[in-house]
Amino acid sequence: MSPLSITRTLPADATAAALRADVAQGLSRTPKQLPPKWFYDARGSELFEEITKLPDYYPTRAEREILLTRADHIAAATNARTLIELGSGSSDKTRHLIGALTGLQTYVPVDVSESALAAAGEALLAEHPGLTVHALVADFQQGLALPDTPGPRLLAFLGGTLGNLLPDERAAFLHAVHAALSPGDALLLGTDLVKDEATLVAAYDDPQGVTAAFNKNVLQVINRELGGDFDPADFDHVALWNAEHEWIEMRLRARKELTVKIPGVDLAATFAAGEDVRTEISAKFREDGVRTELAAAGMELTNWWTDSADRFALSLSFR
Ligand code: AVJ
Repeated sequence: MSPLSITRTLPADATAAALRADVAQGLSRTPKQLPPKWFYDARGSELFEEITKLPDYYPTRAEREILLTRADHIAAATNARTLIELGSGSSDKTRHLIGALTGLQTYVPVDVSESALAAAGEALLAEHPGLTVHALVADFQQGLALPDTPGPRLLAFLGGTLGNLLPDERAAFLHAVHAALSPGDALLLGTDLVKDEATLVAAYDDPQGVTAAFNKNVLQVINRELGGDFDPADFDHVALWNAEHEWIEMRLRARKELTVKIPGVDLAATFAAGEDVRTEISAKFREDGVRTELAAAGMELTNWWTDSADRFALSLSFR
């Protein structure tokens, strides 16, 4: 087998069907909502990469700092022969980990974006010619069908993407992680931390407008895939802190009353002036909460590391 393989765990039409279901349901209900995974077509993945370089978007830099300082500890504690990374994107931060994991044989990046997987897989193989890269185009919320690779395994879920899931979805996801792992396997989890509102909101509402473009990209995805006639200029980007749930919400707010036709789902979605579509939640965490959620899924948290400014945490837990 070639050292780089890309497997779709879902047929392409399953992805299309999932998009149709999410759009049909999400734009018919009140309040309207769309799941954040549809941001990430090729353009959306590019825009997210740009976000990670913005001065106000600290999570990526904070997490990289932790990974750089703790990679050797993580390697020694896990002895991983397989590294699985969910939502791998450009696999940029993972480089440090891969470099530190001396016994690593197989890297399994999992992402909904095939374009990101192909580019990242090739770049990594150029640096680590001995590595087997088994990329999976998959939606980790649809269950974790992982390839049978050598243990111990380390499952990395970085970037704070856990925060995109609602609390009950998080619980289901962590149970699926537990079920997919074997005793002695580990989970490396990145979680953004609760902090002052101004810092949080600025991270999701940059003056450069990159996050606004990223948010509106979901409308272009619907236009392209489902023949919609959204005009992104009809919507404002909104980022707000929900203090009750301790999460950031991104929304798209209709600037006027309008009707959008989406032939692919046979829908005419009407918006009142000022009506919102919630496009993302990004929950922020505390150590106790993470420990408790992991324990409820049968995972024991053994390490909790934060960056020097205490903005972001990386935790290691074992099955
Ligand atoms: C990639 C999901 C971690 O929630 O911070 C960035 C996505 N959304 N800016 C996050 C995102 C708006 C990001 N995650």
